[in-house]
Amino acid sequence: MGIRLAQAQGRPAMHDENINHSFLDGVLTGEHADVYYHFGVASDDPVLEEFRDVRAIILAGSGDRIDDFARRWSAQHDGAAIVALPKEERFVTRYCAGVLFASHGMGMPSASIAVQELMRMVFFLKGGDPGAMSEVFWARVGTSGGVGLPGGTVVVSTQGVMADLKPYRLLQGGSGEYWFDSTFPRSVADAIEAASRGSGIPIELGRTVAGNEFFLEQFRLDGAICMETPESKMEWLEWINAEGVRNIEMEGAMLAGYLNHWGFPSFAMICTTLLNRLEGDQVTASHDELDSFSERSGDVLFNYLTATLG
Ligand code: R2B
Ligand code: URA
Repeated sequence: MGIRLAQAQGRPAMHDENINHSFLDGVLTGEHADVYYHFGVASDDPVLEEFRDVRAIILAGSGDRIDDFARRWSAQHDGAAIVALPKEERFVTRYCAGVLFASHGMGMPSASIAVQELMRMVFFLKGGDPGAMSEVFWARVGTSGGVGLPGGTVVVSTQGVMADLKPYRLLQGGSGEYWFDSTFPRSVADAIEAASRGSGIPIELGRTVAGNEFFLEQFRLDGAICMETPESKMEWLEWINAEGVRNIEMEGAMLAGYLNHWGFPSFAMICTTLLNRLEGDQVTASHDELDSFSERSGDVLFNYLTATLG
């Protein structure tokens, strides 16, 4: 389906002008293959034929989590086959019953590689068709530090911002900055919350800071290097709290920025909090508590996937 048909049906079209057609169109015509180097696969590898019907891309930091998600999705779909890409030294990938699960590592430099290669893969898998691409749902499921929220709260992000509360941006070859719209679609966040209503899981919607560093850009006092005082740390935390930030993690602003750039209409970030940053810096929850906190964000994701994909 082309852009005009998608628009006529009231469905948002992709931002075609932001898609790198000069490189990607040749992949569709067969002029050249696209090598998704960090996933260890290229567009001419027959294994990708099995991914053509992908309807959702689920991202998480760790490979173990990806493996667990794929097994859970398979169990929910009569033991549907799980296809794994063989290279796992950078990212772990599983495909099962219309969902591609992939890890992205920690931080925006790592996660941006996964997201850009997966966007290119979606372009290839959907034959560059904007209507088909716009139907793919994306989500990152992860952990975070809560702002004014106790450990174990699930935050569904409404906007990703950097530590200065401005949108995602990158240096542009030394001459300036590239800015991205790093808001998450509100209707998707609301639908995610609705799908888990009554589950007993505490869920909050709010803004999320993506720090480029776990210690310095999250204003911690417990790093090997510390640039803050107790006062400057609390001033920052109280400021972001007053500005509607509910949690702090390390990938969301980039994720929303890149997906908005291409115009994907449907994506989300679901992160459990491990601690309340207004009360401390160290993650002191026990192994069992951390497991149960993480399970909640997985449950919220699966409630939504089940409601929307079946
Ligand atoms: C949350 O947790 C990780 C750091 O511990 C990072 O990937 C993130 O966003
Ligand atoms: N992940 C983060 O990035 N920050 C935290 O405080 C906890 C998890």
